[in-house]
Amino acid sequence: MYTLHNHCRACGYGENTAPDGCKSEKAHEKLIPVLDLGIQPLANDFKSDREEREGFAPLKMMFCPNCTLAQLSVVVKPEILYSNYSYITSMSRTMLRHFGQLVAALGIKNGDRVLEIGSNDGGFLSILKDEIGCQVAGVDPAINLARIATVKGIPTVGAMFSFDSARNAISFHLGGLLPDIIIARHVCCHIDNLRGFINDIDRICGDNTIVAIEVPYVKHLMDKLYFDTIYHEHLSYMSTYAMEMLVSKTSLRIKDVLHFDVHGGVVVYVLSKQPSSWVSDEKRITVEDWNDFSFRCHDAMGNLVQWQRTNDSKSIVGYGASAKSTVWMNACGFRRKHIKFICDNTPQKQWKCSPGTDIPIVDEGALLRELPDYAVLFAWNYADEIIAKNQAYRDKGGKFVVPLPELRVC
Ligand code: JHZ
Repeated sequence: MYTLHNHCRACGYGENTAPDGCKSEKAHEKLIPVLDLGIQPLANDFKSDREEREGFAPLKMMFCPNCTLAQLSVVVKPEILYSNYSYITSMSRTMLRHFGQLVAALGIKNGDRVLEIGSNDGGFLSILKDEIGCQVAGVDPAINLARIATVKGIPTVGAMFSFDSARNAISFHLGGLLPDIIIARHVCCHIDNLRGFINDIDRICGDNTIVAIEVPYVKHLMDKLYFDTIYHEHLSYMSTYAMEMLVSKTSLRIKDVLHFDVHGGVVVYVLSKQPSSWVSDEKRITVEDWNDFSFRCHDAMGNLVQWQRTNDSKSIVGYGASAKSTVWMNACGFRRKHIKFICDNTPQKQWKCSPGTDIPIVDEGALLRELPDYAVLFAWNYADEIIAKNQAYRDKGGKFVVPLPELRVC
């Protein structure tokens, strides 16, 4: 189900280290373990009672002292994670606002040829096609989602991104012309062979192609304690320095670094083949920063467990069966007796169990029907939107609990 990964996928540090760590002349060059979240189920393995679970794997973070990339110690087979994927890109107000900001910042305009890597169900490309008038094509390994996208008129190649799958998308759907814009939102962190990935992107770029790579910003993750975004799908946690090292071997250069506040804070690396005057102002992340982060994470988990114990006589549910919720459930050992159910608006997740637990996922209406005392918000990235739309629940005495960055009840 998974293999170990013991060298840095951005800069290659430790590449020759033998698996037993002592046979190679480079054995001293080893990634440093900085956070251990134990053995966890796959965060999006939402299954009904009778469906077979995919299993559990270690969830441990390693730090590269050479380029500062943080990455997981294992790689779960991508076929297991993505061939039937339950995460559908949200079309919530928050995400629509973000898409608008992204289009403006990248200067995407009518007639542009846009290739999206990891295009999911084609949500973002639909906006570009229908509202801006772009010529679009997607590549996504989740066959179920690629099919949904194609049915709604977004040409999508159902395959892992590679030079070949991109070339197919370009020849069949972009008239054989290189894209003006290549977008990869939250894809990079899912890729094992990162250097191969960036090389393949390089090969499908023309001189004026703009590449936009959106990833969660590791500094926000550390500052705001978003440890629940660490799960098996997310293999790497990229700093700007690591991104510079990664692209340094290609003909692409960082042209700009844009920050947005979705998903708790993301960064968009804008790359192109044109000469760039951009210079980084990022402070280098150190192993001490990660060690401090690890302590604070365990405090945050302890706080939620303690809060649940103190309120054990009250009825408590979850809101948002995000991948993040799976990390919380399993790191805190929550079961149905602690969290009665989790409400979520994704039909594919409803009437399934929160991975690794017996906690059922139900529709959002359950909040008003059941009126629990507390709803713990595991989709904290949509806190404003979810709290606002559930005012009726709060009017009837219900309270939301936001677990990060500091536990607050509102
Ligand atoms: P949400 C995903 O993480 C997975 P997740 C992935 N690995 C990734 O990289 C990031 O996103 C970016 C529900 N909801 O989007 C929908 C409501 O029920 O934070 C979702 O199941 N009602 C690809 O899974 C969940 O909450 C609502 O009103 O952590 C949110 O999950 C809203 C707004 C959401 O992503």
